[in-house]
Amino acid sequence: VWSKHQVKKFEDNEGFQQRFIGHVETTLARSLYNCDDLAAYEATSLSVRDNLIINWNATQQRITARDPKRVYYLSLEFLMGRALDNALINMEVEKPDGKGMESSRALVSKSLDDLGFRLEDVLEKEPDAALGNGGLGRLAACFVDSMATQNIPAWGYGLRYEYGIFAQKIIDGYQVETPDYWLNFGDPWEIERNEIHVPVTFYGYVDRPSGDTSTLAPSEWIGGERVLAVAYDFPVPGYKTSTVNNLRLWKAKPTTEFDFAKFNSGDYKNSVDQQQRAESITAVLYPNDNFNQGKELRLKQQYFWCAASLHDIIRRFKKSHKPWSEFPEQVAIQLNDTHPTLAVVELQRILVDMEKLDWHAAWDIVVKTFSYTNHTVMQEALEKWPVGLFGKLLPRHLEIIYDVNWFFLKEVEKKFPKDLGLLGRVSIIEEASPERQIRMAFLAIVGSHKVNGVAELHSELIKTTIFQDFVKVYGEKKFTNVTNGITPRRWLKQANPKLAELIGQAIDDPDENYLLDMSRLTELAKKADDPDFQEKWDKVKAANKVQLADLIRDINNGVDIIDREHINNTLFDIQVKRIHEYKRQQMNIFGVIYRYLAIKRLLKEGASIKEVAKKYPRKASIFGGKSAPGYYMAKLIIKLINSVAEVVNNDKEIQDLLKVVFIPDYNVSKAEIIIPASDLSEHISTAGTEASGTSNMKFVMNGGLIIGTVDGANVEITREIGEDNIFLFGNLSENVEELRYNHQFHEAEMPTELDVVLKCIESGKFCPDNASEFRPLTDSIKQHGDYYLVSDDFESYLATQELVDEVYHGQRQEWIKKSILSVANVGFFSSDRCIEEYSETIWNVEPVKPEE
Ligand code: 26Y
Repeated sequence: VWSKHQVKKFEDNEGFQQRFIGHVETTLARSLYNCDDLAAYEATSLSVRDNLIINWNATQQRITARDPKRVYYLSLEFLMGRALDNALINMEVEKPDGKGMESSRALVSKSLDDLGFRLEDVLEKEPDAALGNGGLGRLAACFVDSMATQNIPAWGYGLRYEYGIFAQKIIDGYQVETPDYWLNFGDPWEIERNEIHVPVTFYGYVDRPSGDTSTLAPSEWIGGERVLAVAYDFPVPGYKTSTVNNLRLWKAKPTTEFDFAKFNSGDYKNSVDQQQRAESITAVLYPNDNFNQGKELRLKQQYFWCAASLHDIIRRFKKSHKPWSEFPEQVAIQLNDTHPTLAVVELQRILVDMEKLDWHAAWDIVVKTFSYTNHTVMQEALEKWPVGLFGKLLPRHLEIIYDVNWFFLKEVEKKFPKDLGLLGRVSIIEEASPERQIRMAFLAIVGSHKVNGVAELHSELIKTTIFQDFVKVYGEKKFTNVTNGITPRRWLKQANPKLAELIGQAIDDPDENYLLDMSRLTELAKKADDPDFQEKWDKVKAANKVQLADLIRDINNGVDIIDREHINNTLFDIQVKRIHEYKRQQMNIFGVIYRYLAIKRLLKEGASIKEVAKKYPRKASIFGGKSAPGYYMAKLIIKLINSVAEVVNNDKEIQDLLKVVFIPDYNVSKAEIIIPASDLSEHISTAGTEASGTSNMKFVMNGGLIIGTVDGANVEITREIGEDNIFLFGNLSENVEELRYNHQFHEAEMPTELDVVLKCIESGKFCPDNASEFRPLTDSIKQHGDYYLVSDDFESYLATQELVDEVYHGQRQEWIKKSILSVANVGFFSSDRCIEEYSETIWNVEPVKPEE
């Protein structure tokens, strides 16, 4: 009887339109006649969501029935971007001829057309879900996509920030931050689950009811402040599968409990205020990328999220009535950096204090459950918490950390009896002044069975630098590598549909199944020398460059910066990523200044513009990226880029040979336009500082070539695509320490090229009103030890850029061949491969496939 009443998915034009109109008229309470693009976006999303929810339910039921081991990916950041286009691509409907399935995108596009809407315009109405800073957050988003695609029973857990990463405006060349209130119109993709709410406690004190004084005995934490975590679920559809996984984000709400003590004392206002403060926990994403600030509210966010997520995970585990010893066979929890490390402590607390397990039995379960991914070796990004602040907020957790440390150090002492230095170095508690600090990375290592870096070089580096002593203690096997990857669905199919289609034709896979097995791209290599194919390939790139030129024109109030006539003859040289000194956007803009001055000098010496163009052919230098609001140097770099753009773009004498563009508010949806349009992209971090990088993979997947240092995943990209197809330069990571040392103790030795550039900046050429504006940037190189080694790499950077020009302008066919061969060999960097590696070597989980 019930099956008759089952909700049905829409399967054809008519079915979609019925749903769409239904949502317009009832859910949105509008009529089709006053339905604008925004309402059309909402109604389309709700219609598509209906289908996803049906598959979501089926997926969850299947998993509950089979009860396999599940993966939980804990990340404070999920940089999802837009959901609608991705859902349309991933979700399948039956083909009109009834022979098999196809993506629902064409169907929905056609249906919307009939109703008088253009899908492109409707898609544009969706705000980005920008709940992340950069690489780490986007990696989490790619991973949930791949886990769903591979039918891995996996949930993501994070926070539902009211404000995502700020929107960046550029005013007079300076970054200005404005709040990203992304939920303004409500979010059709979220499912509010008011019935799933978890109380979370802070502050208070610890009691031991048994009278036992040992902190190892079950204890009771009598909390002070209490808030509720309410679940919001976001469906995560896989590609060419009916699996729909879940991303659960928590929102903080006041408890309905009322503080009667305060109320009765007449302090009604205060008691309401305190409740309102609850919501501030999930109000805003911290906008720091790779920089630790140690704010109390951030620690509160972390505990709030870990406590709610673990509670949820344990509730689900308990449904299967298995003994606690089997918890690690049922649950794998991945820590995305140290941000969720409190979950380790919380699980130990639950097992010991609430479930009354023996300390050591509990700890054994904890370690088998968790694994930790490190994303950086830079000291300033490593999380540490002062014990004072920590103990006030989480008194019982502090006790547990001390005990974990005590047993750990005892183990170390047994292995290395006389090494007092070692004990101090590996202690989870750092004896620092003015105060002791908890080293979260060390806690994460001790509390996990596996620790991984995110690219081979990085994984080697963590073993020889920050975690060296832990390799001594635990041996090599605990430390492993899983090189990052990206989802080819979003970063090839969605961002670059023309290239995806051309590839499908070329390798005889019109249904684009290669997006599930990117090793099949190697078949493209056969076509690398085929002039017809090269021409088609080049045409796709040219069309994508036109789209980017359109975006740049719109940013510039409708005025073109890049000469339309010469787009396919202008090298698009792009660096888009968070602004950070270690990523060296300053070196890039110095290179631009050098080029500008060189062009000017040749002209002055009487060369014709044609002659100049031989040496310095057309180039557009394109930048984008946000700076942390409090990062002074990064903000100054943004200002310098904009100031240089102002001078260069308005210099009539150089006749469009060089253009400089800063694209404001770089985000996921802008990346989807920018990345497919690149000829060359820059990944030029000081060797040893960029753990992996993931945009490098995205650019290569879209047929762009790379100029880069021997750093992060650039190393493996080189190995996969071949060293002829990448422009590497600069010093190697093994020499960085010595080079830095030299800078500290010797007079700065400036290469003449750099000297010319720095002097020009210091002359006030780019800031006539305030000639010393950029002094901190030039001083950091000349006076303060050039920590990021710009002076050491500048000459080889310039030389390599000259080589780039020669190949792009002088041997275009060679260039295109390199581009094709790169894409042919980029398959390794699919995040599907990452998820396979995590599943096999760290999580020990298997797919749960939907029945065919
Ligand atoms: C301490 C806290 C404020 C903090 C917040 C955000 C620390 C770090 C971060 C973000 C780090 C991050 O995005 N790291 C990047 O991770 C990518 C994915 O693994 C790498 O590709 C990239 O090299 C690394 O910088």
